[in-house]
Amino acid sequence: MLPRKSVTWVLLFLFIFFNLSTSQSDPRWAAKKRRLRNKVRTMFYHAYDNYMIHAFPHDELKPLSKSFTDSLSELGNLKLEHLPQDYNGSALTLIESLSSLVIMGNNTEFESAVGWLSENLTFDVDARVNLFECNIRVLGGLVSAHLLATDSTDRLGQGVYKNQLLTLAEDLGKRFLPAFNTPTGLPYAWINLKYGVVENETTETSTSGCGSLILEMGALSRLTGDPKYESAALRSLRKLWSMRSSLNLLGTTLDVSTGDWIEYSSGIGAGVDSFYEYLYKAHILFGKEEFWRMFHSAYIAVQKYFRHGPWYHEADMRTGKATYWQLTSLQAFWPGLQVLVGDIAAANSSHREFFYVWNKFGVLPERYLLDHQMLHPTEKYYPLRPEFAESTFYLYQATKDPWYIEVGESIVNSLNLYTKVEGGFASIRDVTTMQLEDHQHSFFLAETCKYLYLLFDDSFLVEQNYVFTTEGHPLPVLSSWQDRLPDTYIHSNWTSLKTEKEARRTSAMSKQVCPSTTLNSWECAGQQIESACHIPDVHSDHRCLTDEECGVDSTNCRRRSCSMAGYCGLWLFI
Ligand code: DMJ
Repeated sequence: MLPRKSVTWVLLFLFIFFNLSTSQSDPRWAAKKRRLRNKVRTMFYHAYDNYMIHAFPHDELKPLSKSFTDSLSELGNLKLEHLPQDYNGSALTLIESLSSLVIMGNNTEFESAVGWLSENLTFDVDARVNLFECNIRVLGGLVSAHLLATDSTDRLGQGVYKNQLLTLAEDLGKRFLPAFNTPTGLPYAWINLKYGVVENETTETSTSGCGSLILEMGALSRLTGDPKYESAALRSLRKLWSMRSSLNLLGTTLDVSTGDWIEYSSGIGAGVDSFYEYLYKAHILFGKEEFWRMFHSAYIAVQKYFRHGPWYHEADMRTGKATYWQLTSLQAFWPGLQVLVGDIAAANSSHREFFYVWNKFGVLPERYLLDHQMLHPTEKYYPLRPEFAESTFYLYQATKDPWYIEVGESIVNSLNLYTKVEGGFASIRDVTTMQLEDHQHSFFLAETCKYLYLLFDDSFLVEQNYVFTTEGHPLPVLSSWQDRLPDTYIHSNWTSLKTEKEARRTSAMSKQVCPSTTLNSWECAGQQIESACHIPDVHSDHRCLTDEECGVDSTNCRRRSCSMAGYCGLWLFI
C-alpha cells in the first residue's frame, strides 16, 4: 500500500497531468478552437450578407421569404403605428453588427458601415419605439462602435472618422429624455422619436425598462461631457431600488406615474434579467460603490428566494413565496453574471442544467414548466437567443475547462442543423417540430455569433478590459470613467504591477483599471497599463486550495478568496 503522503502526490500529479493534457495549450484544442472560430465566422457572414442583400437598410431580415421587417418599432410586440410610407428602416441589424465586425477583425466592412450610417441614419422619424430595446440595441450599438472607432488601434483610415456615431448617439439620447419626464423619474416604456411621449401613452413598464439604461446612457454622458443622460438613468435606477420590498426583492412590472408595482412576482428572466446585470456591470464600468451595494443585496436575495438547487423559480416580492416554477431561455444569462461575481460553482451547476434542456430539445425552448416537466403550451419557440452561448463563453474564460468548448461546439452544430436556411438563420417556432419562423433577430449578430466567436477566440480581449452590455456591445473599462474606490480596497492591495507577460495572459475578467484618483500616484504614473491593483491568481485556471493562491480582483481591487469548490472569486458573504 502506498503511504498517505504518496497517495496525495499521485493524486496531485494526476490532477496536474489531467489539467495540462486537456488545457488550451494542447495543440489539439488550439486546432479545434480555430476550426470552430472559423465556423462561427462563416455563420456570422451568412446572416450578415443575407441581411445586406435582402433587408438592408431596413431593420431585420426575414430569412425564409428573403425580405425585411422594420421591427424596431414593433419590438416588445406592439405594432408600428406612425411610420411614413417611404420609411426605409433604421438599419438596426447593421448597427447591431458593428462591434461584431470589429471583434472578427473586419475593419474594412466596419469602415463602410460607419460611412453609410454617418450619411444616412436619422432618428427624426414619426416612430413609436420601445425605450429599453432602442437603448440596448441602437444607443448601445452606436456608443460601443464609437469607442471602438476612437481607441488606440486605428481601425479606421486616417481622417475618416469625425465622431459621426457619437453625434447620432447624442441625437438619440436627447430623444429619450422626454420619457423620463414623469412624477417618479421612472421612464415611459414607449417614446415617439419625433414627438416625444404621445397622448394616452401606457404608464406600465418593466423593471428592466427602468433599471437597464445606466451603461449606455452613462457612457453617452461620459463621452459628451453632458451629465443629463446619466442623471436620468441614475434617478430612475435609484427610484426603482427604493421600491424593493423588505426582502430586497422587486416585481416585474410597475406604473411609472405612481411608482406602484403591478406584477409582484418576479425571477431572473424576462422583464427583470438585465436589471441585475446592470447593477454589477455599472459597478465595473464606473467604479461606484453604490452599484456594488445594490447588487450585493439583490444577488443575495435572488439566491435566497429564487434558487432551488441549480434552478431559479419566481417568487412574490412581498412574501418570498414561490409563484411560478418555470425555466426560461432568458434565465440562461445568469451563470455568465455569476462568473463575473466569482460564484463559479453555482454558475457551473445551473449551466449544466441548461445544457441538459438544450440537449433534450436540440435548442433552448422559451419556457419550460419545471413543476410539470413539460414545455409551456404557447412558448415553444427558440428565436436564436444568445444567453446560453454567453454563459458558456464566461465559464470558459474563468475556468479554461475544455468542457465548455464541447458545449460551444454543440450549440454551433444545432444552430447550423436546425436554423440555417439559404437566406440566413431562421428562428424556431416550435422546438418539438423544429418548424421555422421567418425572422432573423438582430441579436443573433450582436450576441449569439459574437459570444460563440469569443468562446473560441478571445484575442479581442487581450489588450483591453471590456464590459459587455446586455446586447453584447463591448464598452472598454477606462480609468478615466472610474469613481474613487474606498481606500480600504486600494492601498493595501497595491503591491505589484502586472508584468508584460501577465498582462498578455489576462482577459476581460482579469485586467484592472487604476482608479482615476490615483492615476498620478507613483504606482500608475507613466505606465501604459490599465491596472495597478490587480494581482493574478496563482493558477491561470483560477483553481485554488487556500486563499493565499488567490489574487486581487480585476474589476474592483478587492482581495479574492478561495471558495469551498476550489475557485478564486469575490466570495464575501455569498
Ligand atoms: C437581447 O436583446 C438582450 O440580451 C436582452 O437583455 C434580452 N435578451 C435579448 C436576446 O435574447
